[in-house]
Amino acid sequence: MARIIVDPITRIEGHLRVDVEVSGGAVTQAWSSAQMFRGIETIMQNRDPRDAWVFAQRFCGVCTTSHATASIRAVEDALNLEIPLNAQYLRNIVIAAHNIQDNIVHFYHLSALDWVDIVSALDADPAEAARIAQSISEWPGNTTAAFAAAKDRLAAFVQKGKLGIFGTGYWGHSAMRLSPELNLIAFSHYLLALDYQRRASKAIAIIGGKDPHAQNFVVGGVATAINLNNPATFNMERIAFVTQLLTEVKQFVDQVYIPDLLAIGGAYPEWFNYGAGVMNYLSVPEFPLNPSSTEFMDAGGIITDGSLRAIDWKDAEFREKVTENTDFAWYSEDSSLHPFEGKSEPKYVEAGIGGGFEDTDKYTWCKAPRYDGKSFQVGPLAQVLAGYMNGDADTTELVNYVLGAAGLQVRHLHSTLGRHVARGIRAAVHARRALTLIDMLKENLATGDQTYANPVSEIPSGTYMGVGLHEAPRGMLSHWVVIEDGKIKNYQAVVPSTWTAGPKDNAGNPSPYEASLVGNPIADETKPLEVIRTIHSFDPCIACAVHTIDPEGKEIVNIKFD
Ligand code: NFE
Ligand code: MG
Repeated sequence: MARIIVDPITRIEGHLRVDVEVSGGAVTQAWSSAQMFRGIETIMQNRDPRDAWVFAQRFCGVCTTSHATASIRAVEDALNLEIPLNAQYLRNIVIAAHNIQDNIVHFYHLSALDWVDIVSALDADPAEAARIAQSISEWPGNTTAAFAAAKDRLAAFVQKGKLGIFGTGYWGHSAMRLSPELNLIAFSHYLLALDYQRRASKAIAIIGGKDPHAQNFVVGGVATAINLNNPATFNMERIAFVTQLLTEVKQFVDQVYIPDLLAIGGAYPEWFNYGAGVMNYLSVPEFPLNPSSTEFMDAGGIITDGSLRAIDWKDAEFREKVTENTDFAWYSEDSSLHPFEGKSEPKYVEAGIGGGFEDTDKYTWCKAPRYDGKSFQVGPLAQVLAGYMNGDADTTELVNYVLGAAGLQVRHLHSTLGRHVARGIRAAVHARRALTLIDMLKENLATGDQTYANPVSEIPSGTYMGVGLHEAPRGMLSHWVVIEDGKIKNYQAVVPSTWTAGPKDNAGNPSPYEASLVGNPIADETKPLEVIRTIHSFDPCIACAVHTIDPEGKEIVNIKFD
């Protein structure tokens, strides 16, 4: 039996270490460890809840708008506020654009290189690459000239003798299987994707003032001044610009991202059978369409044992049954606390015998969130499954299209590649949502309504508790706030990557990363590419998961055997 330690897992946000035990060429046990602590939740205490979003947005440099959104929603929930329609629409457009931007970056820049062998693209014939690409997509940029230019660029890069950010890839690994031409197509689109994720980001910046860390959040609405006759505010010209950008991004998702997903996934069919792990799924309603946030574009829901329970933002059972367990996390108490009572007092202990984690001690800064005592997957797959089970039109059409083209069934979505497919589908759904929301915004503005906030001038005395729910790119995010006499008494964020990257709980149930690794093949124990494939399929964000900073760790990869 070999123990493999991958520390850090690269091409993610934050610092993650994964230990696996390998026997007979497959993973038999896994430990997921978040390697940093920061404690922003602690510095929220005693602040004005209207300011909380500014701090919360700094949990992460990736899903920034997500934490701002969940934070203002938590305070709005506590104070029972109504949100003007224009504000709901503008927030929703930002949410959709952010999800698309994040999904594109995850697929091309953070995870594609687990499946794409960049170096092999140097052997590709650009004309053949163009023929293949044109056979699977209408995208006008798939020309011989474009692929020849990408190949020249790669060759020039390699000739310098420095592979830069591609330097430590597992090039030539026996588990890499794409033809040189498909590798060239993927590399060329890797570069193209940089431009298209920027366009989505630009749409956010137009509405939000900047991105990352947009500035237009305010409890009670948005701080995006609307006056259709004023060139200095949000007006028809800005709406046209956002529409143009998101139309371009939609075309990229439909004609580049989805076909690439199918072409790459098609070369690795067995990865639709590995990596299911935890098959309980949690997602929440998103894209509220009325001031009281009771009608939504995405319904979400709780899936256990294959059946779906619909929830709304006020669902009493959901609010009661979320806990975070710390028996295996570096916090002082071994407890399962509801987020309103949550604590984050650090207590670090070294890894166990031989420097590897054991099941007898704490091994991560990540808590183990549970719903009704059970482990759940959150993320694009949870939302796609809920949308499909709810009969949502866009989701159903895209799921049927992608599964049909790939020759797969819904059950194949419960897998490592299934999570990638679901993320691509979500990007395509979000692109459609964004354009519909822009039309809804224009229609509402045409009625003469230019209201964009019901700001809170004073917080009443007394105790108020609120939950802010949101579907972030990595899944269901919840912020839990307790307000007492106008100040924050307790603040807890229960974050998508915490649900997935967490440790075992007090009942011994593993969290999704750990469960999904068991049974994964390992072709070469010195290059555990398959571990990275499954972990990347979740799109880890460890800064979010622990709300934390970097200690000293300089090690790049640490592989140990006994
Ligand atoms: Ni830091 Fe995040 C998202 C949130 S956590 S990236 O999406 O919330 O995984
Ligand atoms: Mg937390």
